[in-house]
Amino acid sequence: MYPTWRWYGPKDPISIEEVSALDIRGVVTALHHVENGAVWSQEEIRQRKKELGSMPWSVVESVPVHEGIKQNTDAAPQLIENYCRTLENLSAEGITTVCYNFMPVLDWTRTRLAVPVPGGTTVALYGLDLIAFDIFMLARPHAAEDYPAELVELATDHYESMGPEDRQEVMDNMLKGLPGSEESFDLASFKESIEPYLHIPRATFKENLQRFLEEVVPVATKEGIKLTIHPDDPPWSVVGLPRIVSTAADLEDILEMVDEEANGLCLCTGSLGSREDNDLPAMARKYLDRIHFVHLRNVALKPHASFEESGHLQGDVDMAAVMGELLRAKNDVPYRPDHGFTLFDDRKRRTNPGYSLYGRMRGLAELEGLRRGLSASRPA
Ligand code: DNO
Repeated sequence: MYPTWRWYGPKDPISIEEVSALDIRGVVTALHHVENGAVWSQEEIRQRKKELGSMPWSVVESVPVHEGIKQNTDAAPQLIENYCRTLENLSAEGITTVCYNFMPVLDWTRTRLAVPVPGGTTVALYGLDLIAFDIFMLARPHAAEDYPAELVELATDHYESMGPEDRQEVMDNMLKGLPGSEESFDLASFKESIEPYLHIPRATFKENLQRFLEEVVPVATKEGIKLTIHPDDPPWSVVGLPRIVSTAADLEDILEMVDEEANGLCLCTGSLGSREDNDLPAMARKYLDRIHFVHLRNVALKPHASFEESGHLQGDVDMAAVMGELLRAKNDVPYRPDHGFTLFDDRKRRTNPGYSLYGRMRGLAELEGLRRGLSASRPA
């Protein structure tokens, strides 16, 4: 396993000179400016490689999967074809690990972005905020039926206690899209975007993923590319949207859909770790041969399906146990410190939520210390 760092490209407030001063072996980046669904040309890929200077482009995070593929619309075959062309172009440029997700409409979701915690500001998700958003702000029909009565009651009290600024903050965080998300919405366009999914049963949504994998995995195999699906974040249904990459059973199903090495996983310890019933060391052990990319992050679980992001070596995920398992992998797998506190000058430079410089560097240093310590103490 070796360390990498996510860089959002020339618009990232952290410069590539700063990134190149870090103790990493490669960069994780994507062509965020290319329209979702379009083929990434070799010229554009080469241009990004140039921008990375002497550092290798270790992982693409992400080649986004268009909503047309997720919904299996008439446009899906062409969109899948474009996806395959992008994989071929990446492979021609020597880039062979590709991350993607299959979350409908929303990518990672947080209701609060700067809740003060000891050690720095951090991001958080509050179950009650989310339920209040769903029932009262989005006013999704029958939303209340999706939650236990006790939570609806608590979320109602919570919503009534929120001032206008507080409500706006939750609304903005839900709709505007966090870094890496491909889209940003207002309330009307959000309602429109989620609508088709409210009629797609979970089983059909899974079939849509399977259809996509059946087409792209053979191309990936031929091109020497390893695909890595990123888990749902948070790993449960949000505002009624189907989510199918949340549990060990989901991962098992996905790996079986096309049982090839190229059909792999991105083990994101923070995303999966937000569910108490996900045993991360056991998942790392079980799927070791199919984990081609790792996000290391930690969370502190709170009542009411809530969590806060915590320091990389704090929180509810046993990072040493997860890493101990991952270090048994026969392949050299890239990992990146996922998210980080906002420390020192991070506040001044307005870094992307979760993607600070100093906070993430702290995470990188801690994780590298752990990795090197564990590696050194492993029997030969
Ligand atoms: C959040 C990220 C996600 C991730 C995508 C992968 O911090 O981990 O946005 O990049 O879900 O497709």
